[in-house]
Amino acid sequence: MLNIVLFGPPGSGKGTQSEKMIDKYGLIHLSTGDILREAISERTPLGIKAKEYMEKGELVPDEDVINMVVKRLDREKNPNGFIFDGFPRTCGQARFLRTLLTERDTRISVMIALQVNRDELIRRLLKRGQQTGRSDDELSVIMNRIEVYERDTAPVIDFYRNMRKYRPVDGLGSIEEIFDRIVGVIGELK
Ligand code: B4P
Repeated sequence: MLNIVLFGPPGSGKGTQSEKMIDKYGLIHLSTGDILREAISERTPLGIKAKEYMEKGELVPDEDVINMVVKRLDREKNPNGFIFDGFPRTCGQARFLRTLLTERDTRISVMIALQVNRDELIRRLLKRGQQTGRSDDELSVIMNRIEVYERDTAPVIDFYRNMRKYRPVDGLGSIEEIFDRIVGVIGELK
């Protein structure tokens, strides 16, 4: 099984590249951001709770995210593998994912970490905010999301670096150029 953690700060292109990767590799896309937004639009108890965190640019508590991921994984019977997009976002989530996959006799193949500078992140997210009206793409919330990323999420890199699974990928350039870099990294996996 090919299990990929697609990692990066908000606006680095995780959602964008995931779409292309599912087509090429036949993997299941597990985006915690998408699942949470769906819960918000359906006004489920999880959605009502998550909305408060997401509107401020804070992370939804680990316990809620973890329960949601277990349910999603268990829905798939014979998957080729998963793209974990926006998950794990804390070291607690990373440890949990390792246990969960070990119990299912599999593991993470690689962490692909998109590298994008702060100015470009802000530019992309502001643009998306204007185009879609997404409430967390507003400047003060974007700034908090980047701060939360640096404080709580960036340390997850070391978790995968220690297991020799960390692969940084330049996230600047056209969507196709970045995708080609990702395909190159996946092609080198043994
Ligand atoms: P996410 O939905 O994961 O949002 P994100 O980090 O902002 O990334 P996203 O996928 O949307 O953006 P992308 O980089 O693709 O999370 C939203 C919120 O949900 C979090 O803030 C948190 O509150 C909560 N949450 C989610 N997962 C959680 C977890 N595990 N634990 C706790 N809380 C969690 O792209 C951004 C924009 O850039 C797009 O408009 C795209 O068109 C553009 N773009 C992409 N590639 C480009 C390129 N090469 N050039 C120019 N523009 C590009």
